[in-house]
Parts: sequence; C-alpha cells; structure tokens
Amino acid sequence: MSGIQLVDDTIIALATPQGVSGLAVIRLSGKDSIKITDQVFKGKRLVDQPTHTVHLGTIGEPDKIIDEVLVTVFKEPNSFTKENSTEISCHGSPVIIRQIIKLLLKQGVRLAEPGEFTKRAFMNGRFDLAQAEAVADLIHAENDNARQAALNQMRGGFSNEIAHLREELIHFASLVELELDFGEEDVEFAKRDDLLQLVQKVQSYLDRLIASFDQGNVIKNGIPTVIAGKPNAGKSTLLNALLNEEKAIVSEIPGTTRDVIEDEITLGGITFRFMDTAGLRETQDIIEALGVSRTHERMKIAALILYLFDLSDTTLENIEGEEARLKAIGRPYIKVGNKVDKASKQLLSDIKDHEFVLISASSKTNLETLKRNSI
Ligand SMILES: Nc1nc2c(ncn2[C@@H]2O[C@H](COP(=O)(O)OP(=O)(O)OP(=O)(O)O)[C@@H](O)[C@H]2O)c(=O)[nH]1
Ligand SMILES: [Mg+2]
Repeated sequence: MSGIQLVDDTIIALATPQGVSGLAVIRLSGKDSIKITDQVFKGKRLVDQPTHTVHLGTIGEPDKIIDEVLVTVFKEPNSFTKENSTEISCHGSPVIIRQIIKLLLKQGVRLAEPGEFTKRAFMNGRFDLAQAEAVADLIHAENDNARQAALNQMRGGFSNEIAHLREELIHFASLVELELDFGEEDVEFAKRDDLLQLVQKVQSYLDRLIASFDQGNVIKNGIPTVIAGKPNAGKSTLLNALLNEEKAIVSEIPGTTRDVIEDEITLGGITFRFMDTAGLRETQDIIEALGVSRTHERMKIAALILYLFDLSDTTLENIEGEEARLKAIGRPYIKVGNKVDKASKQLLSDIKDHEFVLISASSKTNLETLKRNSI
C-alpha cells in the first residue's frame, strides 16, 4: 500500500490541547496543504521552501492580520502522513486558533475527523495497523510503562515479531508441500526433528506474543482488580476509599450497586483498574440479577479479586462456604475482612489463622496493607 494517495483533500486540526496556552499548533495535511497555507501566510513563499524548514510570518487576510506565526513545511513523503503538510505555531489563544482555522476552512480545507492524521499515515503505508494503534496509545499513555510499551509498538517491535513469525510459517509450509509433492517417492526434504523444532519455535513465539498482549493490555488498561462480595459487605465504600472520591453510591440497603463501577489507581507505578460490583446473592429483582451476572463475568477474567466479607454480619461457617465458591472461580484472590470495627471478638479469634486482611473501609483503616498485598 505504500505511497498510495487515497484521498486528495486537505484536512486541518488543532494538534495541541484546547484552552489557553503559550503556543498552539494547527496542523494541515493533504496534497494542497502547503499551497493553501501560502494563501493566508505573509512571508516567504512556502511552496518554494525545502521540506522540514520553519518560516516566520503573519497569518490573516490582506486587510487583517490574525497573528504572527511560525510555519513548518513538510513535503511528501517526508511527513507524518506521508502527504504534504504544514504546522502553524501560533499563540495559544482560543480566539486566535478559531480565527486561523476558520480562515483556512474558507480556503477549502476541511476539519479532520478524530484520528484522521494517523489514519492517513496508515493508508499511505507510513506504518501498519499495530503501529497506528500504538500512536493513539502513546498519546493517551497515562504512566511511564504504558508510554514505553506504546513507543516500542509504534517503532515496530510487535510488527517485526509478526513478520518473523510469518517467515517461519511460510518456510514450514513450503517444506511440507514439497514432501507432499514427492510423497510417493519417499523423498525427505526436511528431517522430522527439524520440523518438530520449527513447530516448537513458532509455538513459543505465539506464546510470547500472547503473553505480551496480556501484559500490554495490563499496562494500557490497568490490572483488572474486581471488588466482590455479598451485598452490604462495603464494596462501594472500599472503592470510594481507594479512589478518595465518592464515585459509587453507598447505602445500608443491600443491593445498592447494580452495574460495574470502575476507575484506575496507580500504586507504585503500576496501574490498577478497580471494579466495584453488584453484591452476590440470589435475587428475584431482574435488574439486580443482571448486575450479579456481570459480577460473575468480571470475576472470571479478573487478575485479582478483592473479596469482601462483612465481619459484622457473618460466621466462620458462612465464610468457609463463601470461600469454597470463590476458590471454584479459579482466579487469584485476597480475603478482605471488612467492618473490623464492628466484628465480634469471637469471630476475630475464629478467623485468626485464615489469612485475612482486616480493614474498615468506612474509616479507611489498614488500607495501606491492602494496597501492599494487591501489588
Ligand atoms: N461499621 C462499618 N460500616 C461500614 C464499613 N464499610 C462500609 N460500611 C457500611 O456498610 C453499608 C454498606 O456499604 P456499601 O459500600 O454500600 O456496601 P456494598 O458492598 O457496596 O453493597 P451493595 O452495593 O449493596 O452490594 C453502608 O452503610 C456503609 O456505610 C466499615 O468498615 N465499618
Ligand atoms: Mg455497592
């Protein structure tokens, strides 16, 4: 696909965040982008300038200057989109930005769709889909690990692995085909041991790729950590306490939470995605039942389950019954004994050797221990 121009209109978008700032960058891309910028730019003739050069001038209409700007010229194929492109650095005032964009729209450019610059880069063979996706990830990376992973992917780490895998598979297929062609003549083109080795190599590649996908997902979206337990155990209270924000509704009525409520927290540089869920119980309420089935789904794919027991309202026997069901799900879990402030001495001594992290979500007691255990 490389080098093919699929569209020839010129698009424009603000490349820097909205709002007031020192500088803002407005970006244009398309066959005519440099020519069109020339129509509103007073300074050197941009079409005559070499690629990757910056020019000072003013922008506006003949009778009205909008701003003094720097324009960077990129000539195809040496730009992000592989098309002709300009970047206008103006002062970061929303009024100036709007006026410049409006002026260029009048010259026939059109507003870019979200992600359209990256889409063009992809369409013009600048990089493959995995790398295009990585550009978006890079921009939205919220921690350093995510930034590094996206940067590696953008530079083609992932794509190179796929290409390598493909080569190995083609090699494998051609050996097998040859053998089939000469099957009756009992000719052996590849030693059985070599074939076996090749298959094993491909398999280990695939395993590594799958693992790195999981890892990449974790870095990108946070480690999926599900807060589960019976209604009223204090799950929503715990989520709010971890987030330091009243995100989920808390009430003494069992069955308050119906949907999954989630948010991210970074602990020691690692991003966790905490999910508060509907309390687990049999229920006739159709909506609540849907919520409970969502809880089950999330528990099954959780990297970690923080399972809350309401210590003010349970017995060792009940706890053991619940833990058996929890164990059957087969995901790693931490047993969290909540409402330790209201637990009976008897129960606390009964569960002494049961590896509980004892907390009080409402008074934020012992949350540090819980965080340490989650990492
Ligand atoms: N004494 C005490 N009460 C708590 C504690 N944590 C939560 N609560 C109370 O327990 C009740 C239930 O809390 P929620 O956080 O809504 O419980 P939940 O597990 O989200 O309940 P559902 O959404 O119905 O499944 C509320 O009245 C909370 O104030 C605690 O550590 N100690
Ligand atoms: Mg709740």
